[in-house]
Amino acid sequence: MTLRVGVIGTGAIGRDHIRRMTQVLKGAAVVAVTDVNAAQAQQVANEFNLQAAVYDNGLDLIRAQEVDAVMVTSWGATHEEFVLASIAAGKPVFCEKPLAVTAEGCKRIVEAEAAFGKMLVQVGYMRRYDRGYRVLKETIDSGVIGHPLILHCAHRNVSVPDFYTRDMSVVDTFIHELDVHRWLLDDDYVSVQVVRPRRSSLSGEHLNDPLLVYMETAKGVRINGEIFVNCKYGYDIQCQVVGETGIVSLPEPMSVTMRSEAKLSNALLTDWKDRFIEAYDIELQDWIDATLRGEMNGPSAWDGYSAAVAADACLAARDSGDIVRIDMPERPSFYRSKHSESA
Ligand code: NAD
Ligand code: NAI
Ligand code: ISE
Repeated sequence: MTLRVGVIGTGAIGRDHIRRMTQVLKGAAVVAVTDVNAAQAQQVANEFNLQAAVYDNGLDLIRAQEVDAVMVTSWGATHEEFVLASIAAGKPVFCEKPLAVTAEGCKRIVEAEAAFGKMLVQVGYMRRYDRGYRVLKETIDSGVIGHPLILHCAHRNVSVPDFYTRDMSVVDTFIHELDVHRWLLDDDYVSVQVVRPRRSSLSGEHLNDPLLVYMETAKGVRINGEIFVNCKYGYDIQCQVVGETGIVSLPEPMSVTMRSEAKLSNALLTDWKDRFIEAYDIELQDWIDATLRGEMNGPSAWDGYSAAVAADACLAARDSGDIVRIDMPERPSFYRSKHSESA
């Protein structure tokens, strides 16, 4: 059986997901595409030789007869509308992060999905499928370092485009950490404080870059996070968990050690597409396989909502300078099934 997928948004990640569904993965065919930039949608369809209709807009694509499942890879602010329309059409939908740009928007999605009565939404939090994060989680869960006490992390991008707004360092970038740490520690957040160090002169003046994010979890773990989206030197994702009897760190991506010109060096990656290439492949193959079985296996709309509640609190903390409480609503029974937390 083949899952017939319609893709909304053929930019950087939409194009890359089309590439993997067409050239790397099994079980899916891209049968429809759309983008507000219609010429680009047509160009991507041509590039991958797709037998696909190019639709004028996302809503028509979602309603199209030939589309079994929807992939939303357009700009974050458009996600809510397309995910709600997919639920209304009863179609499974893979939505790139963030699920919506506010917690209110995510809540509307969670309510619509619960009212529909079946889980249809998976959010693109691919780090849960990354081998490094998986080994980190297995090690913590084994108890070998005792209870986790402190988590140090950093999310560093070489640079960001001009359209990148001040809020995006939280809702578009650190949102990955907000999701993956809940999963890694099997915990939820209770408070956050955001501190602004000296601004890098190499960052846009409208940005607060870098930022330090201090969080506390319900189990009392303290998280010390750095967001630095114009770090210039590489794409660098760090995570280290300090436990009662030991410390575990996220493995570095594989890289040849070189001795040359009186230097010992390892090259760093610069692009998120390369850093998590294997995780995206595993994530989407899992989504295709589960969807064909009529299941939903990965990060759920509830996970998307939880990350967004924390993100809203981070923004309030950044602007006020205060320690802001994070009040996570209790998980409804609908999201407690075995498929809501499994990835
Ligand atoms: P992009 O700007 O390259 O692509 C977005 C595309 O969406 C553009 O082509 C744009 O024209 C199109 N678009 C915007 N509004 C649309 C609409 N209403 N209908 C149809 N198309 C529309 O951005 P990107 O880097 O590909 O990011 C897209 C999404 O993927 C974002 O939500 C981003 O957060 C997410 N993303 C996730 C990861 C990850 O690591 N999981 C990495 C990159 C991007
Ligand atoms: P992008 O800007 O390259 O692509 C977005 C595309 O969406 C553009 O082509 C744009 O024209 C199109 N678009 C915007 N509004 C649209 C609409 N209403 N209908 C149809 N198309 C529309 O952005 P990028 O980097 O591909 O990011 C897209 C999404 O993917 C974002 O939500 C981003 O957060 C997420 N993303 C996730 C990553 C991950 O690691 N999981 C990595 C990069 C992006
Ligand atoms: C982008 O959308 C991603 O998701 C990348 O993983 C992240 O590093 C980057 O900051 C985001 O803009």
